[in-house]
Amino acid sequence: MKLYGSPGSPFARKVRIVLAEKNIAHDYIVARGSAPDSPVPAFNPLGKIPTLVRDDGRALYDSPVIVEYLDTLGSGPKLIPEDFESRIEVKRWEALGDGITEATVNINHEYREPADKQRSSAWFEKQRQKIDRGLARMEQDLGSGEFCFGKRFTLADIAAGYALGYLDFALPEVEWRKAHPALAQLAQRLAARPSFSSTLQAPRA
Ligand SMILES: N[C@@H](CCC(=O)N[C@@H](CS)C(=O)NCC(=O)O)C(=O)O
Repeated sequence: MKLYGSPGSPFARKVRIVLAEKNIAHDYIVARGSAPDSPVPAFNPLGKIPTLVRDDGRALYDSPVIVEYLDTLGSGPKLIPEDFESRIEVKRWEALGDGITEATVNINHEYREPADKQRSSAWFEKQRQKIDRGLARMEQDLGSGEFCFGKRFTLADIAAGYALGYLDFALPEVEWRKAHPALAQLAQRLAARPSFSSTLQAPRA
């Protein structure tokens, strides 16, 4: 199978962490969805990364769908529990991580616009609120636990970890650790996992 992604894409990193956790052999092809000569729209009409192309040529997107597919393959332990209530709770963590990341991406993109073309401070504030409320929710739900959900590593931990990693990468001025000590410890534990350390976000080329 082939994964189309880029070192700057947090959603691609999330999928790469899953591929590493599940020990799944694949080709990683660096591409941007929206570049004029991008190969991605031939597989994903939305022109977004990550896009996964299966061995039979069928393509999968977006990251939650790819992750769910990958969890049925490979040798690593299941990342999404099978029991319905547990599964939905882990998927909620995933939605929270994705939402925090989306707001972070939005702010980061907007910062790259010329100052006179940037959106209003009310727009920035709205994105920041999504991040702040999302982090508060994660901190509360993690509590004193070692893992985000249950007693073992799951997609919930990947969701929290990649969102926090991207926040550090894209908006280092957001000092979230002091107000969220449980998340700070979680991020430290996750950073030590090979799946996280081998996929660290790289600056955009
Ligand atoms: N919800 C999607 C988000 C994917 C996404 O927004 N990818 C960005 C890169 S981080 C992209 O390809 N943007 C190009 C575009 O929107 O044209 C997922 O989880 O896969």
